[in-house]
Amino acid sequence: FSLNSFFTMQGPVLQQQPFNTPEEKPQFPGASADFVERLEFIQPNVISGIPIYRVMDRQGQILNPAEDPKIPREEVLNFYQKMTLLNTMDRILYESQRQGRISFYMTNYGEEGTHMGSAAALEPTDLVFGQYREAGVLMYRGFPLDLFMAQCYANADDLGKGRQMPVHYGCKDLNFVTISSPLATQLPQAAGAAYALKRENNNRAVICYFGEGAASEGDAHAGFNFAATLECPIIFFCRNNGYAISTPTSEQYRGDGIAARGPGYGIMSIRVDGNDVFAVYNATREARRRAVAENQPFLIEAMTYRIGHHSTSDDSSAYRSVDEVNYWDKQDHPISRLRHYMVSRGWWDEDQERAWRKQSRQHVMEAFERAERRLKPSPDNLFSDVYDENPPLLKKQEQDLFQHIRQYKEHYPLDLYEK
Ligand SMILES: Cc1ncc(C[n+]2csc(CCOP(=O)(O)OP(=O)(O)O)c2C)c(N)n1
Ligand SMILES: [Mg+2]
Repeated sequence: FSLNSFFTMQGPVLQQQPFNTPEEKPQFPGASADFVERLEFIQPNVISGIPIYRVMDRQGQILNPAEDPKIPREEVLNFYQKMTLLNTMDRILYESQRQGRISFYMTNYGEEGTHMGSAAALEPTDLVFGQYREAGVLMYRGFPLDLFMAQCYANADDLGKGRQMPVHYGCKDLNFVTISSPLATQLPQAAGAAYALKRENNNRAVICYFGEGAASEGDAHAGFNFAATLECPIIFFCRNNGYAISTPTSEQYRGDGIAARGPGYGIMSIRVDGNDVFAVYNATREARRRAVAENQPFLIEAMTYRIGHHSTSDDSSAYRSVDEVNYWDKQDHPISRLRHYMVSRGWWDEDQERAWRKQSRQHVMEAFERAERRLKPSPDNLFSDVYDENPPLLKKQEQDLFQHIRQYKEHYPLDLYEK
């Protein structure tokens, strides 16, 4: 079981011997191995750890020129601007929740490299299934600030008609499936979607994001195994950010992370430095190319760190040290790494940084103010879109609700809602 086999091996294809063979060969239909006469358990860590692929060091220097994706200046600036814009949007919306203006929020701090690197490596027609901490992927695809804000404010412009908690974005036009919080439900759904795309044979792939915590759910197993056995063009993209709310990875699993599980399913797998946007880009691009060309799933485990609290319902100082968080914030951050790279090429300087920070903050603030002023969706939306024709019970509830609102109208600011 060599290290190389992790990256080069096809899923092991089971081959049965002809039934008339005279040799003492195993005939079991479920394995392709030989007999041995020595009792030996397989060590779980046959190798000292799956290595972490990277392109840049922490100072933004390209390590091996052959691995440099040579992304043009414009596009690198685009990565950087989207990563920092996401950061700014997170800061404003996090604060707005603290001030009681929205009900909930989740930041993406520290994971911006995994978002932009993977999103840039896909085709716009590829279908995205997210978990909830991949706002940057949607931003890269062109989802405007106004629609992010509309969703978080549940205003009348929200594509989800104000029916979901904040950060549960979805956009049909951008091939981004609506987020749902029950962990790992997206994995079997994504495998099924990839199977459908394969049958349509139209050169599309699925990418399915999930946290290392979600990978412990039973649905993750179902998703991996369906994708492998049905030979689906899908990229399983795990963001291993060290925590599932307060549970550190050291208490989540005993194996070598998530990438180590891939070979068990016969899935081509790799571990990358998620704070190196070029490494994420290279891995996703190659996985995407091969997933479609060969109809097979890929697993990418991107190592990163969740710098923010899990959500606005969490205070992470209860379970991790300030020093730990500071290390990732100050010394191994995907944004500063990319900035080092840009500065060393002469593509970016202090003045540009200052001007961009100011301009992006202004864009975010303007969108924020527009979203806050906008009317809420009509309460009629509470009763539509589930049934073709509403059943009697629902019709009765609708009448009761509006009767109640008319009767106690001083308590219901209907002028803030669309008619
Ligand atoms: C089935 C299910 N169980 C529990 C939860 C509560 N929950 C929400 S997020 C979360 C942690 C997930 O961690 P991970 O997958 O690593 O993603 P991260 O938040 O680190 O990005 C938990 C336990 C849930 N949403 N769904
Ligand atoms: Mg996690």
